[in-house]
Amino acid sequence: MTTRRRFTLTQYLIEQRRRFPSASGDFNALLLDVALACKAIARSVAFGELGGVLGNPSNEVATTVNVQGEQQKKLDVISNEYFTQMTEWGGHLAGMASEEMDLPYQIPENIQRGKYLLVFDPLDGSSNIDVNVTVGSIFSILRAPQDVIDSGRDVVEADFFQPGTQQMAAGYALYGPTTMLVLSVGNGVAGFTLDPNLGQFMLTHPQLHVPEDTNEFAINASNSRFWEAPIKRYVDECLAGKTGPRGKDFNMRWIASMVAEAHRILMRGGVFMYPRDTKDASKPGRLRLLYEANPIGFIMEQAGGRASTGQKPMLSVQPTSLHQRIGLVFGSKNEVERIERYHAEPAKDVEIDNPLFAKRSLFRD
Ligand code: AFP
Repeated sequence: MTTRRRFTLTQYLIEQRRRFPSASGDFNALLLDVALACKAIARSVAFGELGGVLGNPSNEVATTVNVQGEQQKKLDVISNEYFTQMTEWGGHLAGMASEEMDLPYQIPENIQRGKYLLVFDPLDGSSNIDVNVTVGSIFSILRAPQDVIDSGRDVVEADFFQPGTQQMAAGYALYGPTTMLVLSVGNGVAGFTLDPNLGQFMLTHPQLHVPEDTNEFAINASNSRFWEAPIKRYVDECLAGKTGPRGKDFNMRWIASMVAEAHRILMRGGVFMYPRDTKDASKPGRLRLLYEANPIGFIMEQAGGRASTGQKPMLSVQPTSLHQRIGLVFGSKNEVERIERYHAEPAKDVEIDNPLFAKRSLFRD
């Protein structure tokens, strides 16, 4: 058997840094700390029932419902702690924000503060943990506002309100049959597979690219009665298959773990939709802008795909709150652009022009 020479994550980051000769190395050090947190989470996930980490936190844990009003799992809480503990000490961070924390996390006073902000969803898809389905961690790195860097003051929510185009790096770890780290530092997207013997992320997917076209879509169809007309039209046309306006058959997938869907799409194309809908007027969408839509959007765009609200590019959205929810569509470029076109067309025309939707929609109100 011949041994194939592979780069480690550290070597990859050193190579990337050569593009910026004056870089201090803080950025790479921070990414390695994030990777360490992901390895620790991967280990906890892998032990499953044996590790005593499945299910909901016991009563002695104070918080069991997060700021989103969602039940926290034990692993949500543990994963959040891995992220904060393994990244705060390095001196690279000015502050953090997480799905599991109501307010921004302050770097303790006895630890040096740095120039970056880390935003993360420590365990996406966590309702799948107890049934042993793939979950993951999503992260985004932003530069802290200059006055935060200069003064070392505590961070406030508004410091994180930066559009996705400002992300310096984004990625996710996937805890599936293998543990993977997928990362973009703004120069394409690379995938690393955890070698459990070495405890190292090895570069296995150097240049990931999302195919422009697809015949696979992912959406939670139980929400169809709440969808807006452009989404109904798009899904109806897919479902109509060969004999419909698209002239080809489509396949559908729904894992209910967005990070796992994103990975499938990155590997073989597809389109993911959790669109804005009318289910709950207080929530314009299910997923969160800062630590779900933006980092996944960054990865998609860096891999030649597209991410959108349906109306406009996701990465152009100006955030207005830390846990802001938003409609999210991402994946193969030509399909996402088609969905954006459907949103741009007047709704009236859509209903008149589309007999499938008007008369025999498979997802009618
Ligand atoms: P959890 O982390 O609470 O399991 O939520 C997962 C998620 O944010 C995202 O990963 C899924 O795509 C989406 O929610 C699933 O939502 P539905 O349960 O409404 O399908």
